[in-house]
Amino acid sequence: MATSRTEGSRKSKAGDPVANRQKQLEAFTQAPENLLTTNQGVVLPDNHNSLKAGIRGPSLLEDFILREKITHFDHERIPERVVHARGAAAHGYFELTRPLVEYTKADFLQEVGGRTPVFVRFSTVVGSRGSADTVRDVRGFAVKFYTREGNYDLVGNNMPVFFIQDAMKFPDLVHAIKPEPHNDMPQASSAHDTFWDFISLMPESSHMLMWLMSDRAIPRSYRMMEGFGVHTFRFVNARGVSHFVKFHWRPKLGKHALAWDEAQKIAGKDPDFHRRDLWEAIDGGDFPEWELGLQLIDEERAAKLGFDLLDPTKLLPEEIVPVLPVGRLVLNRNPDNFFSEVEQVAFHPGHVVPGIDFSNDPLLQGRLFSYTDTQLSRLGGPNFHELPINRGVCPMHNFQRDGMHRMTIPRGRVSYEPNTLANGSEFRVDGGENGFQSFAEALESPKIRRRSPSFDDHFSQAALFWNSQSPAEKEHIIAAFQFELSKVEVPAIRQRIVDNLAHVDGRLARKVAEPLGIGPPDARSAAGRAGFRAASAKPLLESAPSLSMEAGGGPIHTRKVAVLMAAGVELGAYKVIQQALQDVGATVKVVAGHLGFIASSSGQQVAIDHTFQNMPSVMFDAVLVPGGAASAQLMMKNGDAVHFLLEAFKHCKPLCLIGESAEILRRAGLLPEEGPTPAGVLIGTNEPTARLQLAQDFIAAIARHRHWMRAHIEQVPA
Ligand code: HDE
Repeated sequence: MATSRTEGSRKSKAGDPVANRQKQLEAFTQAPENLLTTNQGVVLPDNHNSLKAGIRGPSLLEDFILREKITHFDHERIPERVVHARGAAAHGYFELTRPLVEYTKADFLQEVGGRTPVFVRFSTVVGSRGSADTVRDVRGFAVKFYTREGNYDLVGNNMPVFFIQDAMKFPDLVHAIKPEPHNDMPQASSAHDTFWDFISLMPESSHMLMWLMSDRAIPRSYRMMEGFGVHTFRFVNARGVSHFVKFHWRPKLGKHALAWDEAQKIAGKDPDFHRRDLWEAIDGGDFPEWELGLQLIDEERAAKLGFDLLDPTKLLPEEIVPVLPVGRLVLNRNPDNFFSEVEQVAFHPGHVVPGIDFSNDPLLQGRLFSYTDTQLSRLGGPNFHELPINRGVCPMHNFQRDGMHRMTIPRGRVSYEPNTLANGSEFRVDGGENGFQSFAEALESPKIRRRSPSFDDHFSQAALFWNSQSPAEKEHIIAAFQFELSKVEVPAIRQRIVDNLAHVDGRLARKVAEPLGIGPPDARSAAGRAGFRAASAKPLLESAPSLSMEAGGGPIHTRKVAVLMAAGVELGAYKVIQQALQDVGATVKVVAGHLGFIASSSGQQVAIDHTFQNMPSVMFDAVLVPGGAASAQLMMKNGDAVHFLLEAFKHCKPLCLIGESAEILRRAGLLPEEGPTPAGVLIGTNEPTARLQLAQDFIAAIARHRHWMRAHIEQVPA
């Protein structure tokens, strides 16, 4: 009786357990996010405690819930990409703006206005997954087009050429540039002996080295860098006529770089700088955009160019073959899950669609094998095409079967062709015209393991790049070589590099050699070395303006402006400039010694966004310092405020100083008593009639991005 009384009372308190359970199951089905289950769908009773023999006893092996959770966790990491391990990506679309019917039959390149979904991954090459974004490196620019004819991947970089001419040298290049094998250092950097040792013996790298030592290797943002297909590809039209094609992505925001000192500091202050920049822009509705441009050239004309288009250490100057704008790429959606999408996306230059084909570039040919091979080990088997991010948007049907992690369930008994059992009549694939047809290039040559003599010129395009740079860009290249080589411990390696550089430009080689404690560059010694095919063809052009970034400019949309202030600040001119900046889409943030509010000279309360310590100057593109004697005095006594301004000065950022705040720079000896102010430094007053003009001048200075030729920057300690 006692038992039934207890049961009875329990039932009346908690209701009918069977009905309760039904209710619970229904609730779970309708809103599974309110509960947690095992991977088999069994609802967890508790996600904090393991099963124990007694409340203070040992854990039980029987606890399948604990074991499943920990086992899954143990296997959370997959091998990182052997190169391009660190990346960020976004979804978007490609829209055609010019039909390409006469050049290619690719369906997504036929109809103007047609939109193709894309997933784009940007990356650094050398660093591990957790390395910093702003290191000196090449950036990957990989685009997956989900077309109606299958996925097309354009797996490019932000530089139009590459280090090596033949895939055979890729493992050597990557081994040389990655951290050294004995001590696994340095991380994400080419500034060490093994890289320069290898490079000094590979003069074919000369052209790419110039790009790597230039500001292209330290972009301000993924949104502000160009992309290139690098190799020469083929377009083939419906009549089977082929053209060579080179791909260019051109950022709408212009192409811009960081200063090297700034890039290194950002690596510590915000290692996610580029990743965050991309994420925040898309999140805030500022969708990054690129124009797709093509260089199209028929094979006959290509043969007369004076260099070999199949050589990936050469670019096709757009001054010779102009770039035809044909479409736009817009990124408008961040991934939902980094691992599922950005980590698991599998690009492959061999993913082409009918109408797009390969050239015989020996580097490209090697890539065609490599990418599937690497995905097999990285993604754990041959079924990675079934992962949501890699699935096409068109139907897929073949008889490949089984394998690790098969996700779909093929039906029926037939997994071979030809057959009659699938549909009761004969099924046979007969190679019809609709399938992918490789361009029927005529080939009849002996097998040979040699480099074409047409690849022998290693210096003329390196010289073309050098000659096309502005004076400031040249200084940056010299400084980058000096920095990298100063980290090289073996003097003979430094010497070999400058000897090689003498074949690019005598002044460049001499300047680089100056602080390195080695002898002057000796071109003859380089030319005397084994493997050095010194032939340098006559340059095609004296210089190619399209290769310089400085001429760039561009809208200041999404550029970040810091406003430094302290109590007693005068708000008049600041308000006008702030409004003007916001009207053109720039972000304006107030930075001060503390969070909260600051009282202006007229007693107004100004909300502070950041402190000098938590948001350093390297996070901004420009600095505005409003006037007000009290504010300027306070800032002059605050080392963090002074450092903020001086650092921005050193990094050649546009500065606008109003009224008394100019004194901060003057005291540092950076503003001459008379004569012109340093480039990109605007000194304004609080005079109401001058405010609008000052705002316009500041916007124009920001549009130029950096004022690299600024005087006195060497006076500011780094
Ligand atoms: Fe790659 N490259 N690569 N590469 N590459 C990879 O594939 C390889 C080359 C590029 O965001 C790997 O999935 C070889 C040139 C990008 O996921 C690997 C050779 C260019 C990405 C591989 C090259 C690229 C990769 C590593 C010389 C510019 C990142 C993980 C024959 C046109 C894609 C992976 C992403 C990734 C091999 C040279 C671009 C190992 C063998 C030239 C943007 O398969």
